[in-house]
Amino acid sequence: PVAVRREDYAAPAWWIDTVDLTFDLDPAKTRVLNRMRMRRNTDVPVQPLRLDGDELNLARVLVNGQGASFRMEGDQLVIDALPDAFELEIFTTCCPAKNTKLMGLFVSEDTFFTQCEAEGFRRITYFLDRPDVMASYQVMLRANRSAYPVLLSNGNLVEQGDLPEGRHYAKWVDPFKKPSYLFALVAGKLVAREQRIKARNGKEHLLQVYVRSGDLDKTEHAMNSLIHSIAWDEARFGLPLDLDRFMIVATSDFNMGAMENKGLNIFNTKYVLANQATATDADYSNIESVVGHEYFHNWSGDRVTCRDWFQLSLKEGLTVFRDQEFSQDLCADASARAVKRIEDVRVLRTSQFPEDAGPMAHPVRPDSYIEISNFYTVTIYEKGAEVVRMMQTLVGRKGFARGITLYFERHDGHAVTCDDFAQAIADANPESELAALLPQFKRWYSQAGTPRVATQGHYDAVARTYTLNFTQSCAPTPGQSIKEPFVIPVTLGLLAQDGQELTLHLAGDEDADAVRSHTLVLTQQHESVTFNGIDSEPVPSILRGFSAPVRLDFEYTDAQLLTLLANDPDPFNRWEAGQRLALRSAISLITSGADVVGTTTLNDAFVDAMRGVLRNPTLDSAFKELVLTLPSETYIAEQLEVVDPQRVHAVREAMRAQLATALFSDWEWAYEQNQDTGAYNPDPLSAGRRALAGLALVNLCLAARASGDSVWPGKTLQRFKDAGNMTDRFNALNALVSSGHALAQQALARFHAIFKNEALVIDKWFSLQAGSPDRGGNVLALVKQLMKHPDFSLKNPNRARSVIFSYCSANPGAFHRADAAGYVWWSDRVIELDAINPQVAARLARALDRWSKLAEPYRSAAREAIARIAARPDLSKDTQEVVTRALA
Ligand code: DPP
Ligand code: ZN
Repeated sequence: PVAVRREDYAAPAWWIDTVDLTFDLDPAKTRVLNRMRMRRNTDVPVQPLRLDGDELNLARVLVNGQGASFRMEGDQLVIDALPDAFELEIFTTCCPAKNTKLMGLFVSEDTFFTQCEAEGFRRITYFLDRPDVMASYQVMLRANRSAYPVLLSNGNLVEQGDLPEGRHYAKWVDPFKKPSYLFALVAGKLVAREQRIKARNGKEHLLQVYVRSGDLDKTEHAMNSLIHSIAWDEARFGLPLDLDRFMIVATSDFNMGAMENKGLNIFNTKYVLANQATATDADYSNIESVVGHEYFHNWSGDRVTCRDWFQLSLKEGLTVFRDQEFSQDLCADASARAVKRIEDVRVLRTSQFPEDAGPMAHPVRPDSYIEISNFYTVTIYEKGAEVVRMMQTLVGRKGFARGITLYFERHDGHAVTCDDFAQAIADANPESELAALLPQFKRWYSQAGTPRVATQGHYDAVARTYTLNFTQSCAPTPGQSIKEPFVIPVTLGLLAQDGQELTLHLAGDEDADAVRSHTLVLTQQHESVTFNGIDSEPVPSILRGFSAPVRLDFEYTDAQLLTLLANDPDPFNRWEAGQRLALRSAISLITSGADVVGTTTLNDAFVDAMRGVLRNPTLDSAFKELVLTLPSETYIAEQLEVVDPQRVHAVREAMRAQLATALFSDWEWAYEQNQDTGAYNPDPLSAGRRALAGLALVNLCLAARASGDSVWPGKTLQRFKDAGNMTDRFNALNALVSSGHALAQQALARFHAIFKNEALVIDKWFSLQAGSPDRGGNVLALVKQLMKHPDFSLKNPNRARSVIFSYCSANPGAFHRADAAGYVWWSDRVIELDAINPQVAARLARALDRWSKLAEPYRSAAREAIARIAARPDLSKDTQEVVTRALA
């Protein structure tokens, strides 16, 4: 397979003005008639027409109604000697029932769905399948009426009626031009929750959420999330809903979370369906953000789209930023906002930082790819969102909104680049630091890797000054050995040793207003800042709110971290102080080599501080839950040069066990204090109470395991049985399973019996077991057994992920076995999945991205397992790209 390179971009040689599609839908053989009006792009040299196709059966090609001569070059259909404008008619067939890749037109539970991003449309018809070719679509759908009563496509329904032989039709016209990746159709037996809303300008819109008939009682939250999203985008950015009708449709077979097709969003059921009996608070919150995310794409993605797939973060980074802001703005108070921010940063640091340090590292705007599906990554999405957030920091919230307005005014209806976006934000704020630093700022788009900011503090008692010296660096990444300095906004404050926040007086800027938080914009490799009028050595609170996606090094003393943990008015850094303390203990234990099982792993000061947070009457439960959760094994591993996953696991487990035992009565207290009163409500405050109660139960069951006490496991089982919502029920089940208590088996069996008809709940059931602690080394055997369960299916991505990914990617203590059996099993699953669904396989293939950091014997065994996959002759280019890069 050949790499596609960004610098090779060339405008299309042809434009498609209109597309008129007619579908005769049949699972075994769907007929697609595609009539296009095409015209030569006179700005580029004359070239033949090359249309993309994939797994299509071609029956007929007509140019202006006449049989045309064409040839095939690989998967492309090529036509020479065409007039400057013409009508092209192409007739093809495809087989949706056999489409296990779930790209293009496929069947899920007897319903037709499409997925066209990034390059799925070419599996439906021959086309210029690239995002800079934008056309007007009209679509005629024809199918058997009783099997497929609902027929949907983008835009407005303009006509429908009956046809002979029990068939019917529906004709849809999309009023907006769009690239092919935003095309969608749905046909099947579905029902809809409907709501009519009136926009600010008085215009009416019809909102619909389509699901299978048994799921209608799980659509209220998605509908409310959509209504909130529409109102938010109008209020915050002045972006209204531009369609008469906006539809969301759920399918249980989907590679991704959801897809923003114009007017017809298609969702994984996981991000639509929720009621209190089946969905957890986390599910509710994810649904809100994903519904928001896809809706926000209606502008950032659909109205203004990407010129080419290297610009993917143009829409994804911006839209993740928008959905993160949306979720924060829905929070009732600053504490809930901070909790959301911490959760987002945790995802970035546990998933994106490792990606940026591994073989798949790529810039937010990549330079090349072999398979674009492999670049729907945390770098494009989450780091891309951080880049947009830094722009907002540099121009201010109002300035950023002005920039967004200018961006949409300038580029509406066009396919543009990341440069165009950054330019619009800067141009709307000509006096800003962003405008002054734009070329350097854009290194965030071109340079991969996580910058490191090493910081030292120096207190001068005579001058009463405090100076911070910063040194930034960035390690080499594949293909980029040298990095130029980044623009890094560092928000900081100073605390006195008693925890009081100090007013800042910047040396050299005596006129500036006295503030308590200051954003310093680093641009050089070495830089420093001095504060005047400081009476004693302060404790610096650096990178508040995680103001840039960097690693911050500062040699804090334990006492300083304890001061921050107890007092920092910035909740992010308050949480971060606790994480740093825990990380420090973990790393010193890991490297000490001392026996950790049953020993004291945490010092009294840390335990007391954790107790202080847990018992603090002024802190919210959600925040406490985050502070009391130790850094993940993945995050700890990232801080080490060489990783022995079993050692990391053992140390973290020992720390957990000690926190459980040492704080036993505090956990009991916290559990009782955080009981639900009244009706279930998934709002952040109540969800935080349930989260802390859940963490308390895990700790109480863990402590009981150590002491042999059976009271708490018994209470937990009772809670599992009596719970009024899925969050409490699942937390109780998790407490029993993760503490390895014998009662877990009984609870698991009961859980399956209650929810056997709820696919998303059964996913949780599989996932919890595949992710369970490996106390006797038997999780691999359990996972093998789960794959033989009648409810298991490799073809359903959610189910495959619930077992295989939960084991390989989320259970390091069980997966990294000294006998290599976990790796061998993983390589078999990658190979098996690759023949069914390359996108899912390639994602699984990344489970060993960080193999080169592993200690022996893991390192060699992991490499061998990757090589075993790479040696297969008929791999998809998706999986091949991942394993080739891993071995490079
Ligand atoms: N574009 C989709 C999303 O991220 C994923 N393909 O919303
Ligand atoms: Zn997106």
